[in-house]
Amino acid sequence: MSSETTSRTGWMTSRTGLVLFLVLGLVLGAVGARLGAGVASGGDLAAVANQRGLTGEQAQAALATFVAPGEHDDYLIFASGGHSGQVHVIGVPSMRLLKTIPVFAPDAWSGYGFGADWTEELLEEGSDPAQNDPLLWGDTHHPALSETDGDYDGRFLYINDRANGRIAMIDLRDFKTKQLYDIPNLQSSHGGVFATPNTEYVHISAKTPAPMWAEDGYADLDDYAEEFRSASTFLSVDQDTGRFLPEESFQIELPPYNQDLADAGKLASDGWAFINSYNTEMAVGGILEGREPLEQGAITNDFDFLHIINWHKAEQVVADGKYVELNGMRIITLDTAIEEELLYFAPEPRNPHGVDVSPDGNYITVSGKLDPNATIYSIERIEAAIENGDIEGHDPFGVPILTFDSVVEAQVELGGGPLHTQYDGDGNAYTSLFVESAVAKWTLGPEAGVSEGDAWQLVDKIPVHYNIGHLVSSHGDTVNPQTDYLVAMNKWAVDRHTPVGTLHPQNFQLIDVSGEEMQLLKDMPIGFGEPHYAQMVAVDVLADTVWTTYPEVGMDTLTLEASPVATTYDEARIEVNGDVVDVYVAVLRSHFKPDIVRVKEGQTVNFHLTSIETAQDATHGFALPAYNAQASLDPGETLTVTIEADRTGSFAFYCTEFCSALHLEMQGWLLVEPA
Ligand code: RUQ
Ligand code: CUA
Repeated sequence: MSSETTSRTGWMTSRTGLVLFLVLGLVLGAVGARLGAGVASGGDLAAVANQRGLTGEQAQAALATFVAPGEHDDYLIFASGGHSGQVHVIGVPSMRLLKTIPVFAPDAWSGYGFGADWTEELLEEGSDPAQNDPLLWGDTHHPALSETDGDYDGRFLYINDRANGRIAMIDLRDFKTKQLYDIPNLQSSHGGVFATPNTEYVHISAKTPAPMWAEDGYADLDDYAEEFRSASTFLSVDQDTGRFLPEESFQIELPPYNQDLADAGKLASDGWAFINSYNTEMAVGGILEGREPLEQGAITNDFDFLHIINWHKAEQVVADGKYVELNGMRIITLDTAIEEELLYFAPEPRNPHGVDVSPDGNYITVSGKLDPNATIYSIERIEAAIENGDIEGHDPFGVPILTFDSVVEAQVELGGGPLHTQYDGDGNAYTSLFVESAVAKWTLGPEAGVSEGDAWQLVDKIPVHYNIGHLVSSHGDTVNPQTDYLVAMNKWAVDRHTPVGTLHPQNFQLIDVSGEEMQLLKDMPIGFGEPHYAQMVAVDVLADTVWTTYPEVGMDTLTLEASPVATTYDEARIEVNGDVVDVYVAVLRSHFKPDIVRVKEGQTVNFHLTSIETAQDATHGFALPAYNAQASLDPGETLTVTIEADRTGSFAFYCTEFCSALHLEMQGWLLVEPA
């Protein structure tokens, strides 16, 4: 990607130059209102800016983010949708919402969870087996794009469900969810999602410890230290389909701390994984039981533990059979992990939040949250400390704790409440400051190409609005980050947008980081769920993978293979086998064939629908209101909608997507005759 990268950056620089030129002219008025030649001719920019009351800086920001009608963005952001349970796809720099991908929650537009059998099966199979009803919501937090050689490869997107300890896989060919997986032995998960540099594994760790060894899942909180445990999970990935392979996956048992965020080592630190933690005090709250609230109990220690995991070694330990099986998952016990020297701790200032590995893999940044510093560890120091047995003790479970001073490379004072860090292509790091509502830009060290004299310096700070959580830069957690855009993902919007009632949107802010000083370009209200983390990927990475129609007619949505129930137009038919009626429906502009389906009360009806369309965007819907069914059929797609015909009547089904001039005429009949 490096040649594209160079040209992208070059383009950015020249574009910024153009914008500056335009704005300069606009502000000074020196070149007159009408700008001479080339792409900028034909407008009256100064008059527009004046009329709209824009300052020169605002006009510049507007031009820098404007993507002309019909033009495409440079980047896509895949943002978690929080407790909407979905993923949102947003263009950068225009900050236009392109799509919401349903993942853990139903979505009527795409028919997800509303009729198409594959969607209902997905939601059901992806539910906790102990759950009575299928889970119809999730709390998506941390998306992770699949990677090759440490950079995004545009194949798959993974995202966790914070609430229920689940993870999903979205295929980036059709941008549809293909797998929901309830991870054994994990009750919840937080930010611990990442792909290893070649997507050998997708990692996810527990958020809140649970009594996972207890047969009935129950243990009293008095026995927290003895009974509760966490786990770091390495889910093996099928390279062709992107799906998880549970039988080739493994977990590592961890002490009952709250494992928070995680990141994969890369390049210099390839083979390592890092997880930060809080509540090593093992506080459980209990305000009415005479104990302090968890938030107080969890901050009594000065240090928590950065978890350092040698996953290459763990893989070998599992291959050697040194694991036990728990609920169908191979798990390396804590004792084995210690014995096999694959798990180490390093002290980190109390209750930290982010842990983010630099693009070169040498530095691991942990943010203080309650401490104004970012603490930077180096892999070289960590490996040396392990090699030399340089430990300052053990935690209560026997995990060796490396000596703080020998593994810490630097500390950089950033400001109030540092959380998450992303990187650019020039050796800079950007850290969100929650308490201060700002983004801090600072320099990495020599291993990242920064000279000794310039290393570990706070170089710029920009206020954001308000209470920033995550931030995301282009390819910002890969080996190949760019120096152009950064998006602050703010938790509060307060007064930034026109009031729309008492539940406020969140607020994204696009920031230009291509220059010496950061510049705020644009606000984007996020009125569809609270995003946590995001990934920003160049559109050219996806260009070769994304389909705009299914490549062949009759493709099964879930398997992306030829569907056994697909039909051609000529073969469309109704087959009755006793209580089961199979209807093979060809769907096209602007009718269903067959369009009249007669069944008897009590029969099971399978509508096997095939869109025989091949034209881009010629999507049809299939809505059967009386039976609470709505499916969406993209060109070439085959899916089945199954109903039990237990309600008699004469029902009109229809196409829900406005597909042609005769879209309204695209309807048919389901006649359910009383038995
Ligand atoms: S975590 S605001 Cu849920 Cu990603 Cu840090
Ligand atoms: Cu097909 Cu409307």
